[in-house]
Order: sequence, then C-alpha cells, then structure tokens
Amino acid sequence: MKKVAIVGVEGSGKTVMLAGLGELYSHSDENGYFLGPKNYQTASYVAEKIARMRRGEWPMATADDVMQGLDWTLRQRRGDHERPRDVCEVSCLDFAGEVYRAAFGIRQSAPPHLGDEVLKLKDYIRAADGVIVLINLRDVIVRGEHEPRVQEAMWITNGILSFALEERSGRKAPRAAIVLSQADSYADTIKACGGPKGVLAKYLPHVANNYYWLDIMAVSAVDKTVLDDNGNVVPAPDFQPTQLRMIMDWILDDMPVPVRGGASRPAARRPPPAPGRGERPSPQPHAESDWQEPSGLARFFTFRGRRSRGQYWRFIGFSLLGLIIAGARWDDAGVGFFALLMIWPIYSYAVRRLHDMNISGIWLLVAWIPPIGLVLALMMLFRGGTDGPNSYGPKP
Ligand SMILES: Nc1nc2c(ncn2[C@@H]2O[C@H](COP(=O)(O)OP(=O)(O)OP(=O)(O)O)[C@@H](O)[C@H]2O)c(=O)[nH]1
Ligand SMILES: [Mg+2]
Repeated sequence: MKKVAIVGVEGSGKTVMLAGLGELYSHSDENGYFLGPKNYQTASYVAEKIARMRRGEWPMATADDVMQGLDWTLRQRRGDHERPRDVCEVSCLDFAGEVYRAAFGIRQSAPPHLGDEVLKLKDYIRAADGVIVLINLRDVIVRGEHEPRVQEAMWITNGILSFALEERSGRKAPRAAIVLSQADSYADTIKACGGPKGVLAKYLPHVANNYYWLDIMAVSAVDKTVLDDNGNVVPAPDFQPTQLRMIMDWILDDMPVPVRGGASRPAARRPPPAPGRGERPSPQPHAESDWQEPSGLARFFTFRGRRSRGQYWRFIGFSLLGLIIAGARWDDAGVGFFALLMIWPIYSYAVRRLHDMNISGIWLLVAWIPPIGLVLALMMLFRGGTDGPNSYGPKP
C-alpha cells in the first residue's frame, strides 16, 4: 500500500491536481502505467472536476464538510497479451483549505465543527509514505510573503511540513516534496530564478532554508489556458494535464523497477528502500532459457524453479493420501520410512512455492520459529505467485 498525501493551504491547487492526475492516468502512459479507480466516488470525482474544467471553469473551493477519499490502484500494462500488474495503491484525501487552517493555523484549537476533520487530516499525513506539499505560485510571486494572507498561508505550510517530517517512534519520516502550482502563469519568473529552487530561495527564503533537502518542483495542471470573459486565466476546452507526469514520476521514484514488459521507466534517482522497509525491489528477471525443469521423479527433488498454489495443494493432498494408505497397510517402521522419504520432496515443494512468490527459500531455515513457520505455511497454501516470470523462473 502506498499512501500519497497531497496537501496544501486553501487555493494551493489540491483539487485541480488530484483530478488532473486521475484524468491523465485514466489512459496508460508510454510505460504502461495507469490509475484504476477503486470506487465510483473516485471515478465520478475526477469526471465531474474535469468536465467543469473543460467548460472553462476551475473547480469550486472544496467545502469544509465534503472531504473526499480518492482510491486508485496504480497498475502497469505490459503488452497486449499479459494481464496488467498491480504496482501499488494510491490513496489521497481532498480536504478543504479551512481544515488545514484549523489544524495548523494560528488558532490554538480547531473550531468544534472541524474537530473530526482535523483528526482525519493529521492521520492522513501521519500515515503517508510520500507527502506532496503544494504552494500556489500566485500567492508567493504576486501577493508576496509580506501580505497577511500569504503570511498565514506560509505559516500553515510550515506547520504541515514540520508535522509531516516529524520522526515518529519506529518510523522514518516520509519522503516529501514541495510543489509550486500554476507554473503555466509564471513560467518567465521560474526561468529568471533559475528553476523552482531559485523561486523558493527568492520568494520564500525561510522555507527554502528549512527544507533545503526536499525535492522542489513547479508544475501546471493544465497545458493550455485561455482568458474568459472577465480576463481570468481558465483551462482551454482541450487542455491536457500532461505536466502532472512529473508528480507520478516522483510517486514512482522509490517503487521497484518493473519486473518485465513495457519500456522500463527511468532509473530511480534515490537508492531503493532497504529490505524490510517499503516495497522490496524486484530482483532481476530470470532468463527463461537458463534452466529446464527436470522430468520424472527428479522434479520432486529439485530446489530450483517455481510451484503454483494449485500444484502445491495437489502435492500436499497426495502426500497426505500416501501417508493414510501407508498407515493402513504398513507398520510403524514402514510409515516412518515413507515419512523420511517424503522430507526432501516436501522441502523441495515448499522452497519452490516461496520462489513462486519471489521469496527466497532460505526463509525455510527459520520456519521452525512457530509464528514464522505459521505465516510461511499460510502463504504457501493461499498466496498466489507473482505475475509473469520472476527471478526464480517463468510462471508455472
Ligand atoms: N493557471 C493555473 N491555475 C491553477 C492551476 N491549478 C490551480 N490553479 C488555480 O488555483 C485555484 C485553486 O485550485 P484548487 O485546486 O481548487 O485549490 P485547493 O487547494 O483544492 O483549494 P481549497 O479547496 O480551497 O482548499 C484554481 O481555482 C485556479 O485558479 C494550474 O495548473 N494553472
Ligand atoms: Mg479543493
């Protein structure tokens, strides 16, 4: 599960970005990635906001009491004949700016009607693996940090960042990025400052200094804009949220590199997470031609290759049947001999079942520790193998 929190003060661009991401990844990108909505609310939220934007209107400010949960499965298509693989879950919550003010603003306590929302917002940020903090460029460039409204916005933004990056017991701080929104309107200023980092250093120096190690990006959620009758910049009817690929690249940055298929995405900028934390990097795919499964009795004694859940169930079933027949026909010595004979195949199948899930057979060495043994046994019986080939061979 990958939880991405997209957060920011009132008017920072959260709703536009979430809807844009949903729209952009409703089709697969050149590497086959796409977002499958997990429920109707997510699909209709995106459709409604995008339809409004195509009519040349920005979404309404999110109302205090309509916090919207958005849940997608990020999947990857790997060719016409293979099922897409699930990469991770992307879950976001769209809160109203007022809830951020109540949670991180200068008031000492949240107004009673927002108490629950504030708790939910804090849980949302606390549980996130990645936090994207939005700052509206118009606020900092046009209004300037000395305007009271912008000062308050920056105070809240600081509050969000320090809360998100707090190290909590037993858990490292999440990855975080500062994203400057509305880049389409301020492209010249961004260029003149030498990029988004320069904008932050010039207009919000204390944010730039306090959070100098964070990734900083400037994005526009729309690639084409027009002026409406009142002279406001609004999305053009045929806009595309193409620049938001940058956001998805950031989300994917510490994901395992795809096992196979499609073009592989660019190498991650940061090292993959240490084993045991976050997702495990997928080992290199196994060359299918490397090794042929032995035939006849030999296939019960090898420790290479993979065994599917069905094969494993059948093997366990036949072994138990064999034991019952041996018990009925032979004396204790005969049954003991049969059990001894079965030890190797039992280990062989167990190792290969773990391989099917892309787990090393070495784990069987600690299976005698009861909780680990139980978990492994349950996984071997019930968990499916990885899609397509993995580092232990082709799908059985
Ligand atoms: N030109 C331009 N304007 C944008 C872009 N993204 C957001 N905006 C502007 O920023 C405003 C606020 O965007 P929202 O997505 O509604 O902001 P929000 O963070 O959801 O705001 P609240 O719901 O009030 O908390 C929009 O109405 C637009 O005017 C963008 O990519 N380009
Ligand atoms: Mg909103």
